[in-house]
Amino acid sequence: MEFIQNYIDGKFLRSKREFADINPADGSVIAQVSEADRDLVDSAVLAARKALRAEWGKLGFRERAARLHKVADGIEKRFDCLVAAEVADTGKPVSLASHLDVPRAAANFRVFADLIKNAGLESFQTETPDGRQALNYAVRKPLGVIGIITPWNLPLLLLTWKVAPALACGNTVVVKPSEETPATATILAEVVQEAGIPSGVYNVVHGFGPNSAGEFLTQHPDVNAVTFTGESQTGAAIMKTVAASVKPVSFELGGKNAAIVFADCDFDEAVSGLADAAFLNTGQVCLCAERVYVERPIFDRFVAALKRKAETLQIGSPTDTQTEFGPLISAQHREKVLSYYRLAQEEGAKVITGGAVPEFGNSLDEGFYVQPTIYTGLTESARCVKEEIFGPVCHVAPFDSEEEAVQMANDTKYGLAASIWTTNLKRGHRVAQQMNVGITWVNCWFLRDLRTPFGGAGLSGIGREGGMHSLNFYSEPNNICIRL
Ligand code: NAD
Ligand code: 6OH
Repeated sequence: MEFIQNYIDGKFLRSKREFADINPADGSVIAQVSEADRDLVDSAVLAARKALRAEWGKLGFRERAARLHKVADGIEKRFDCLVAAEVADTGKPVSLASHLDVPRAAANFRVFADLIKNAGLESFQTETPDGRQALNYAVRKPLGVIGIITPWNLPLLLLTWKVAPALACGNTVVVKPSEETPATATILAEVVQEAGIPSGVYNVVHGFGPNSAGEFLTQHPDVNAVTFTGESQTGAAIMKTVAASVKPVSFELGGKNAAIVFADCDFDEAVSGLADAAFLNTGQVCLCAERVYVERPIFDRFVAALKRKAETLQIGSPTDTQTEFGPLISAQHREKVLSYYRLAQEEGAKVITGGAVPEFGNSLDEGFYVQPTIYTGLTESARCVKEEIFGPVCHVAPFDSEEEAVQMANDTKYGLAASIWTTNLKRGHRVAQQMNVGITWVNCWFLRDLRTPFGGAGLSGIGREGGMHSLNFYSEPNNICIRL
C-alpha cells in the first residue's frame, strides 16, 4: 500500500498519525496518508518563511515565470500519473480529469507566469494645489507565506489556481489539500522540485480541518494570508480563526446557482448546457446549476429533454473511458445528498428522474454512487431550493415573465454564478447585468478565461481571483512617491 507524505522544505515526511485515502468508486483504500501535527505545520511555515529570504526571494519575475513554465511542462510530462491519481481520489471519470482537471493545472501555471511578466504598474503624475510635482508608482511585493486550503471536487485544478499566482508574485506557500484528495498535491511537490523551485517554496501538509492541519495552518501567526476554497460554513470558521491575527483572506465558497432558460433559446444547446451544469463531476462543481427556471411555453418539453439526457448519461467505473458520470466523493457526502433526495419528497417534489442509488451488480455497488436527479413542483421557499446540495440534482420551475425569473434567480443568500439561455442578444445582456453573482454565462456554462474575475457575492465568497485580481491579492503594493 502506498504512503502519502507531507512535503516540507524539500523533504517528504511521515508523522505519527495516519488516515486512509478512499477510492469513492468502490470504497477501497488507495493509500495511507500522514496527518501533519502542529509541529509539522510549524516546520512547514518556518521553511516557507526561510525560503522567502533565500534564493526564491532574490529571483526576479522573469526567472520565477520561467520556473513556473517548467512546472507546467512537468505537469504535462506526468499527465497520465496525475490523471490516474485524480481519478482514484475523486472518482471522477478519466475523460473529465484528462480534459479538465490536469490541463487546467498546467494552464494555471502558464497563465500566471505570462501575466506577471506583462503586468504593468499603477502610476500617477501628481500636481498639488501649491505647485509641487511628483511621480507616484506602486511596486508589487510578495505578501509572504500564503496558507492555501482547498476542497476535493477539483483538487489539482483549484490548488494550482492559487499556488501559481502566489508563486508568480514571489510568495512561498503551505498548502493543505482536502483530506479526501491528498494525492495530486503531493505529486505536484515532485514536479515543483524538478522544475528548480527551491526547497521551502512549496510545502504540503495533510490532514483535516478543525483541530488538525487546516486549523493549525490558519491559526499560525507567521502565515501572512489565507486563501480558501470550500463550503461557506468552513469559510466562516476560518474567518474567525484568522481574525486574531488580522490576515487578508480570499474565499471562494458555495453556491446555489440559477439558470434562466427563455423560450427563444437554442433548445438543444440549452438542454445540453444544462445537463452539464447539473451533472458534470456528479454535480460537485461549485458553479453547478441546482435551480433551473424555464419559460412556461417550453417547460414540459425542456423537462422531458433534460430527463432523457440524465437517463442516458453513462454511469460506471471512473477508469472506463466511456464513463460520463462517477460516484460522489464519500459515503458521508452521499448520505448528505440522499438526505436531500428524501427531503425533496417530503417537501412535495415530483421526481422526474433519479432520486435513488443505482445498482450495478459488481464492486461498484460498494462505491458512493447516486442517480442523476431532476425534481419539479417545489415552492421557492423549500429547503431543497434554498440550500446547496452539491450533488447531481436540479429543481426545474416554470416562469412567466423576465422580471419574475430575475427575482427568483436572485432570491438566495449565495451569489456565485448564473447562466442565461436566450437567442435575444439584448435580453441576454439585460438579464445578465441584473444577476447578483460574480460570474454570469450567456448561452454557455463553465467557459473559463483565466484572466477574468472569478469569485462570488454574498455567502459565495470574499474577493475575486483570476488575472490581475489574483496578482492584486497575492501581493502588497508599496507606493513610491518621488518629488520631481
Ligand atoms: P470543506 O469546506 O468541507 O473543506 C475544504 C477544505 O477546508 C478542506 O481541505 C478541509 O480539510 C478544510 N477545512 C475544513 N474545516 C476547516 C477549518 N475549520 N479550518 C481550516 N480548514 C478547514 O469543502 P469541501 O466539502 O471540500 O468542498 C465542497 C464545497 O466547496 C462546496 O460548498 C462548494 O460549493 C465549495 N467550492 C467552492 C468553489 C468556488 O470557487 N467558489 C470551488 C470549489 C468548491
Ligand atoms: C468550483 O467547484 C469550481 C471552481 C472553478 C474555478 O475556480 C476555476 O478557476 O475555474
